[in-house]
Amino acid sequence: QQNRSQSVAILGAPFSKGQKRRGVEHGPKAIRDAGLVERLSNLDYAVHDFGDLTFKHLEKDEHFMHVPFPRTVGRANQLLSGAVSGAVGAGHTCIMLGGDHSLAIGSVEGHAQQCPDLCLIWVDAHADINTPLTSPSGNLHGQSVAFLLKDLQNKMPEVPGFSWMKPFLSARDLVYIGLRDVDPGEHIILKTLGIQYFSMRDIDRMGIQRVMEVTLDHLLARKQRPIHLSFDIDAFDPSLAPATGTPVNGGLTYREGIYVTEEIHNTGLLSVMDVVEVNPTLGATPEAVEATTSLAVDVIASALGQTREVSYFSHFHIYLNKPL
Ligand code: 4U7
Ligand code: MN
Ligand code: MN
Ligand code: MN
Repeated sequence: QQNRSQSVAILGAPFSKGQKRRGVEHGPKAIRDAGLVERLSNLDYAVHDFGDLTFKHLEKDEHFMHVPFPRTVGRANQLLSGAVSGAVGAGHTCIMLGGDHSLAIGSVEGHAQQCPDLCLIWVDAHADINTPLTSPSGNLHGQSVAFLLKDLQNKMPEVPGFSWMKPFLSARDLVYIGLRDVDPGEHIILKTLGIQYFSMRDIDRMGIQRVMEVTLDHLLARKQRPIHLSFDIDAFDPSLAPATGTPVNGGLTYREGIYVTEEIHNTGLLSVMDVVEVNPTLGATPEAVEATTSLAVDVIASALGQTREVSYFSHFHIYLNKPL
């Protein structure tokens, strides 16, 4: 739990063109304002806040089929990929603050440049595995996984803006947790590729403890490898995380969500974590926004070793020689 020699890089990605609602680009600032750096410093990490990336909106960026802003999204992800690759290459555990979930394309790609054998845990109400042909909305934040998977290569058209990358991930290296709003085309893809997923119904049936056991066994039993955790805040129930663009009822409880990140921390293999889809302009009240951003800080702290058993205090050793 405690190690000054462990360093965390925070990378802000204020980007929203992977979907149609503005405001999610304010996620990084809102999560920082909820006290992220202080919480991680208290866990005794050396925290390197790399600040926010600067994304350009491309002037000429026509729709591709019904997909909006393909070149803008492609370019943003290319930039993010380089930044994540650099942070991981420098030895940091990397926390990427979104922004919308299309950013996972660049985040996972950049991570894979350093760690080609990574595995991916996608915590989300949605599967984000539409192709431009199956997508009901056209929005790229609902298609991120389709860009990553080798197994979908022959189902993916060439989307302008994405020629800098090739799909690299195998379907067996991915597990979903929290699904409850899967489009028909996505369901066919999940079933055809045999992707391991745990819907909210599966969590009701099995319990979150068994779900995490099977998840980690599926990904790590053959060999230990770096974990990429892509955490969409809409995986949580909207009563806990109301400030998000595509809320779906019946989500993870606070305890289930924290259990997921605790178990991932306990593997010792977390390498990059995305926290996306926090939209501070969408809460009905300031309290609703604050609940969402402080929840985001809680899941990050928990993924990095904050426990529910004892709160960590970095100077406790000073008291250890003294009588109680
Ligand atoms: B998110 C959707 F149709 N599936 O493709 C789509 F329901 O990153 C939603 O998980 C995608 O928040 C949600 O547009 C993307 C829709
Ligand atoms: Mn630890
Ligand atoms: Mn998502
Ligand atoms: Mn989602």
